[in-house]
Amino acid sequence: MQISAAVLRRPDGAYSLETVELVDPGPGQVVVRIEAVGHCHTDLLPRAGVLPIPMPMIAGHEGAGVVAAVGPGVASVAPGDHVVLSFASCGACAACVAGHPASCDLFAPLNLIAAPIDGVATVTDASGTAVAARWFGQSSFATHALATERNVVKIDDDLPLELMAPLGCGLQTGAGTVINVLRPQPGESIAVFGSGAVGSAAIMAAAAAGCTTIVAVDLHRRRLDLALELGATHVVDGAAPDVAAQVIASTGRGVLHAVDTTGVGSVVATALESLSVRGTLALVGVSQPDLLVPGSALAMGKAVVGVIEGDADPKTFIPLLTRLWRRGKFPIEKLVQTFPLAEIDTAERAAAAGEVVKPVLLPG
Ligand code: CXF
Repeated sequence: MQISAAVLRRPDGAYSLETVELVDPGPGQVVVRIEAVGHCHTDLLPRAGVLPIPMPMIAGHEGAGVVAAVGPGVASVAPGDHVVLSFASCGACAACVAGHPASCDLFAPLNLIAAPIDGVATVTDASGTAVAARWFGQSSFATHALATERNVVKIDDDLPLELMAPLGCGLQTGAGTVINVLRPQPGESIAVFGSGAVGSAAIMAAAAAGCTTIVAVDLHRRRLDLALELGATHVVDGAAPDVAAQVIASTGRGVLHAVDTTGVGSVVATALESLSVRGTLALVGVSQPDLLVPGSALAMGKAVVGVIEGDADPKTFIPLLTRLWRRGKFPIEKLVQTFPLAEIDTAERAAAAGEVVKPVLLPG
């Protein structure tokens, strides 16, 4: 079928909105008419030239929409179902079988390369050239995306798709890091370094979990104000000379939990310094700096853990987040600003500059 997609032809180029050809769904595959798709910082990776992503390609990995067609053998969703698209996983490796698909053996080839793993093109452009369109098993900066039964998650029809789209990656990452990995108990403390979309989701999840000290650290005053609205009890200007001291002062003894969403070495060091005894720091940034950690920094039971996609199983975790949203405990609407898909370059610039926390593109 013919679809319209925002195609990236050069890492440093603008997106071009093109009519391209999408194959019919094969066994286990699902075509989704995309109603909304979040822009996540990871969508900037194809521009960075650090991964072997072929050009042209279609990015986008926070799609949400309506199932248009299913391939042979697909039983859990049907045309007309409303779905959120998440990351892809194989379903067969030990991590997938154990319910940790974000640690799938095939995570990188299925999500981060964009080229089809079997080499067979799923999208071709007007000249018949293959367009890499398996980014996170979806490539959803388009009117339609080819996903798999495993990476679509059915949601209730009455949920607003433009708010649910970012659940597929960024919001799941932040909330999952808190709920699935750090697991704070009511009354405990947490600091979140970087309060963009992932950090905001971590703050909302910490508030929902009953943390009574929630410290947000960021360079943007507007984001710190938003963090206060989302449940932060303290905010710290990330440019201050004494960030760790301020975080430690929030409880008098440091925080039991910390999340770094920045991937910046100096920030990670500050986060580590901010921990109380027996504290844990979770690293979720897209890029992770090399860490030179003096052993003494981890004495007294401190730990550092790397987390991908909030260690979530999207099939159960995304519905959980929709229930929190319905109860007013996960107010996604405070983060989202919508743009027509044709304005993707503007949305990308606004996100990179920290002006918009979560741009959501509307292909329709
Ligand atoms: C990414 C973060 C970097 C590692 C792979 C998964 N998540 C979402 O964009």
